[in-house]
Order: sequence, then structure tokens, then C-alpha cells
Amino acid sequence: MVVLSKPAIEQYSYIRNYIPTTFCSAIPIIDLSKPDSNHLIVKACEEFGFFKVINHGVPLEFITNLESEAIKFFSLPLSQKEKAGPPTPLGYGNKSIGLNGDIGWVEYLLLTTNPDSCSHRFLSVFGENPEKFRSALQDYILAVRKMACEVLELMADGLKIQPSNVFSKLLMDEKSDSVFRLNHYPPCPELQALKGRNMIGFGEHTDPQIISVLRSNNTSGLQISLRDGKWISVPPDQNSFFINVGDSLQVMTNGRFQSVRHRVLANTLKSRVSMIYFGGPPLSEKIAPLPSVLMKGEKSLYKEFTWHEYKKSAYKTRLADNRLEHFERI
Ligand code: GA4
Repeated sequence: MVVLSKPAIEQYSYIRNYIPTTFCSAIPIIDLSKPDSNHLIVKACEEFGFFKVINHGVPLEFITNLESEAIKFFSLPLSQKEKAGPPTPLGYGNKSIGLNGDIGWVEYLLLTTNPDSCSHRFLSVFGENPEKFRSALQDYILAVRKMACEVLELMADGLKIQPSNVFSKLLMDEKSDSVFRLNHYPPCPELQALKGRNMIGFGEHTDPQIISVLRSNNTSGLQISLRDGKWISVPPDQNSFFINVGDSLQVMTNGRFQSVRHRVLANTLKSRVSMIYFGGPPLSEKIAPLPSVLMKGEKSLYKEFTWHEYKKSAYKTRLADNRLEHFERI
């Protein structure tokens, strides 16, 4: 990533004047070891579409191993990282996000969660010991997927829908179309001179999948939008995970849960590294409100679509677009 000089930085369209936000202490915290977590998860999904998970059971060793592999990768020379690109749709990307002109102060690796097909193009850039990266990735993804499934089962319980694996079975399916993302937001010291202005690391958007599980280092940057449209900053916590409701879960719950709009602002002094698991259904899966979530007489807000149809349409959009609009019943 190049370091920009002061005049150059002002030219970038990802500089914004956002109203300063405060760190929000109201973000729900779900303790997975507590018996009432099912109801608290439902409440958090209804009010925020977002919550923090503690006592998650993911071994610290898996987190630190993968984080250090990620740091090693992002420290490689650009020319070497670019051998794993471009991200169309998977691979190494730098500043450019998606296919339709979005940019951010970020570099990233987008990977499939299937360890066997994740392979050659990416692993070739991991130099001497690509196996180390592959096994760190596999340990981490398996443990995080297990935790995500536990959360989804508690969610189904809290919603009183049967069977309790209605959501989690989609992530466990061998054809599950889940993705994994490693993001690196380099520090941006030049911003200090531009008082009150922000650098967009990753522009506002909702995630298309069912559930996203994010872990970051202790650098701030993540913000979520509340139901009233106000943005709040999420205090970083490297020992916890943050869960986002995705668009598909919004549809399956007929809008009872809403996918959360979120964005990341670059930090002036510290690098932010995040690792996100996006749990998605198989491509052929039909997405529609579950009959058991509909109250008597409640109409479905969405037309049925397959995950493949949704993805095809999502890749034609810009990050900030409302991707569900197209599938709403009028
Ligand atoms: C947002 C969530 C995930 O990061 C992602 C992103 C994907 C990409 O970076 O290629 C998308 C974006 C995300 C939503 C709309 C499309 C696709 C960029 C974009 C403009 C990997 C995903 O699944 O959807």
C-alpha cells in the first residue's frame, strides 16, 4: 500500500466528513455460557441486528495463529500479494471492493471456506510454509463455524422454531456457499492534518449471507447504524466476536431481524486487522420467510429466490445499495 502525501490524500473520494460518533456501551453482549442467551440473542437481532459474543469457546490459539499468518501475508511486497489477485470474486484485493467502483482504504484476501478448494493461487504466495497458513485457516474456520451454528440454534430456540437447526444446517451443508475475509486497514497518519475528516476503510453496507462472525485486533474503526439511522462506534475487543445479521436471515425471519448496516473507518495511527466468516447457504437453496416465523395471517414481505439468484443480483450492486429491494413483494 502506498503512503500518500497530504495533497494527494485530499483527492480521494473515500475522505468524508462524518459526524463524530461516540463509543456505544449499549451494544448487546451475549454470554454463550448463560442459559437465557437464546432470548437475549433474539432481542439483540430485533433491536440491532448485531451483538458481541463472549465465552464463545473458540480457542485463543486458533485466533492468534491465523492472525499472525494474516499479518505475515499483508507484510509481503505488493507485487507478491498481487499474485493472489484480483478478487474476481475471490483473491487478493487492494482498495477496490466488488466489481462496480467501490473503493476503501483497505487491502484484503477473500477466500472460500472449503480448505481443499482454497488452494494454489493463494497458497503460492505464502512462501516457505503454505501448509501452516492452510491449517491455521482450517482450524479457525471450523471453530468459528461451530460457534456460529450454536448461535443460530439458540436463535431458532428463542424464536420457538423447529427444528432448531433450520439455520445452522445451511452452514453445515457440504455445498454451503460461505466465504472468509481477511482485511487489513493500514494506518492513515495524513488524516490527522485534515481535522474532522474520516477515511473510509470499508463503505457502509449490509452483508448478503445469513450470519457474519467478525473478530478484529484492538484497533477501532467498526461502526454500525442503529434503527433510527444514527451511527455508533463499536469499541474493539480482540477477545470477543461480533455477529451481524445478514440479508438472508432478514428474509427468512420476514424482517423480524434486520441485517445491520455497518462500515469501517481507517485509524490514523494503528493498523486494523479483521477476520470475518460469512455463513451462507448452498447456491441452490431457496430463500424465503420460514412458514413457522409467520404469525397467523402475516404475509411474506419477500418473493422467494435462490441464493444463486440473490448473489448474481448482489454482484451488480454498489456496496451501499439496498440489495433486498429487488426481492420485496409490492
Ligand atoms: C459484503 C460482505 C462480504 O465482504 C462480501 C462482499 C463482496 C465483495 O467484497 O466482493 C461485495 C459485498 C459483500 C456486497 C455487494 C457486492 C459483493 C462487494 C459488492 C459491491 C465478500 C460479500 O459476500 O458481499
